Amino acid sequence: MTVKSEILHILEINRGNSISGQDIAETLSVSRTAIWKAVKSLREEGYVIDAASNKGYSLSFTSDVLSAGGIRTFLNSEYKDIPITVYKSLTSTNTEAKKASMENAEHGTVIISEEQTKGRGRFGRDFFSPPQSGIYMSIILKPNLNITNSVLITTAAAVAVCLAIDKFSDVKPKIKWVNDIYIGNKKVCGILTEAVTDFESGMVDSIVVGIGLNVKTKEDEFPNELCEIAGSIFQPNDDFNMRNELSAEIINNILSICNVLEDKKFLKIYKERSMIFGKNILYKENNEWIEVYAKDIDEYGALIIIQKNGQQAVLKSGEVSIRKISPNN
Ligand code: BT5
Repeated sequence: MTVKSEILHILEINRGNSISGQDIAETLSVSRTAIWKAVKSLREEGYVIDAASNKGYSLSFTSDVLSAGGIRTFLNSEYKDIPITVYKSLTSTNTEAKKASMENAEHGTVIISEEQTKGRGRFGRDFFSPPQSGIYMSIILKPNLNITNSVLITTAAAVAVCLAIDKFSDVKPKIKWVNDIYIGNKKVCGILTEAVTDFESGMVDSIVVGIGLNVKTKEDEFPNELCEIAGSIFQPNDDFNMRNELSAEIINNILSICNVLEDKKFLKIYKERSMIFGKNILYKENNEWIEVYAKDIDEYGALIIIQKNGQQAVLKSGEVSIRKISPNN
């Protein structure tokens, strides 16, 4: 750890409380000038650090800058050393993570960006990723999985995100199979899971799970086409400034669930959180929306539906909609 990230760690865990420069200097065995320089540099990065004479430095409750040090502070001890890189801007964290994965990045590597200029959804769609208000994060996983089970990673990630949100808010997010998280009728999070295959063996080498979360994006910030669709976990009045802690909680949850993915216990939570089971929904097949009954998911995360003719079918991937559901739901 650098002096700067150690100071950040001390300030983060004491957020709102002043710690004297002298105390920090003694704890880290560095000069007070080194402390002063590091604080100056952190301020230049955007951290709001108050300084009061005779009291010392304190990280303001209004400070909300994503950083590797800030996230690491809140990781479970077994994940404290995972590689984390935070960018100010990237085209897409999934693209960057896939690149890193091909260069042998280790299991648990995290790539985060304050904004994405070409955030991606499924089927080549865009994911709107403005700065300072969301979390756009990709985690590289190298679990021992065959490709069938890799679908489970998306469901596991959805559960991980819901549980992380629960820790900070009582909004009770719901999951729309397979990769969307909703609060009320607004989508607040999308997940894009991509497999990276080994060029020579053709086997899945790693899985990149990309999570895009509208944490406090203001309603009027969304482009017109998303106004009716997209929402945020927190509203401006909530004054939420803990994106590092929320990111860490998501990482903790995903890595923990992935360690025991095969026991599939998280599927129980997935089912409880589902907003479609037991309802008529629309499923897109060959560019046409078809009404079906959403029954359940199977042990691989595939959707079990009942078709109009009464026959059961299992959908491994695809698109479902709850927006145009028939009124008798
Ligand atoms: C998703 O796709 O929702 C997956 C989104 C994954 C984004 C993350 S961010 C980190 C990582 N890096 C990336 O480049 N991607 C991942 P899909 O189910 O196809 O939904 C896409 C649709 O969601 C769009 O067509 C819009 O209708 C809507 N949408 C776009 N931006 C949104 C936003 N910020 N919030 C809510 N809905 C959005």
